[in-house]
Amino acid sequence: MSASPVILIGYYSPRQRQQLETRFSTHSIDNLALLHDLPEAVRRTCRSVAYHGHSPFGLAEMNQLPSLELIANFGVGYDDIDINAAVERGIKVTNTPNVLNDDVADLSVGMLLALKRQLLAGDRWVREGEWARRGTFPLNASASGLRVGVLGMGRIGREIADRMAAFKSKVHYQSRSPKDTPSSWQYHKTPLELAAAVDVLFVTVVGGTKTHHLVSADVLNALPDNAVIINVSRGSVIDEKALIEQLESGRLGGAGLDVFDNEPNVNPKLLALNNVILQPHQGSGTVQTREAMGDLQFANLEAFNEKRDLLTLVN
Ligand code: 8YV
Repeated sequence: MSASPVILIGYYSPRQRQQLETRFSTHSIDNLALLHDLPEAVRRTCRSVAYHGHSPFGLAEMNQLPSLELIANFGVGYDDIDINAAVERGIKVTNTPNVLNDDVADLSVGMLLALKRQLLAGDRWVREGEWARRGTFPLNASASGLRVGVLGMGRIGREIADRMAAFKSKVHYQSRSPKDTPSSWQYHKTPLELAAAVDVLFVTVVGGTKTHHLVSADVLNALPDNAVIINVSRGSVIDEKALIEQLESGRLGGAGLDVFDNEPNVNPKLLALNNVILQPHQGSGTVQTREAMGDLQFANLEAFNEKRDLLTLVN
């Protein structure tokens, strides 16, 4: 067992917790604001933390851990961690990429299908007896053969595009540079150009200051009437106020949102809309994937402890 304590911040499944506790001397807190509750000797000597995200991890928090050398993040997105501050302090940061690609892509496509085929309303139609009372469910819209845009053709974007290609879509994408894709997929230089070319926009770019409001009011305006937007990235990437206005007016056809500004406190205006499907930031939320993410986080902590190369270093 490693001598230096490892602080576990946030939720870990019983299996993950057992794995960590067997290997390291651990101390658990629910969130970063509780760091000061830990014994001073733990804070002073802790060299690595297992972090679960969802609140800012900045220089102030890092400075409460003067010996800190590794933040092993549970999640591919690490926008909660101030990477500049980590670099300044010489702290390494790891994340959990790839293992969640399929689940996030599945949820993305699932939200599109739910919106186009009105799955939630259809379920209510059956349950509430409308089918027997009123008969045929109102016709909805096809999810096949659409012009589909992927904003951020990274690993998750690629999984979404591959799935949508099987739905006979014409795939368009935007990222910093063209990617190695099937030749029929069309690259666009800007989000604005991409938006103008598609019926559905999947947002899969990384979160953080560089992509804040990348999907601006102008980009939303560039989408054709009745277009649908699906966001599995971060709430901060879309100008949520502008999105709500366009959903309220019916200018946009709908939105599938797994991430929000100020989550888990979702803007009540979104809750009042019936052209949206809202999910509780659960893109990676399957037993299988969350365990795989925990294993990768654990593998990074072990590698650090054994002075081996970190598996998924981000800085
Ligand atoms: C969350 C995610 O981190 O991996 C990401 O970037 O957004 C999610 O998987 C998850 O809630 C774990 O904290």
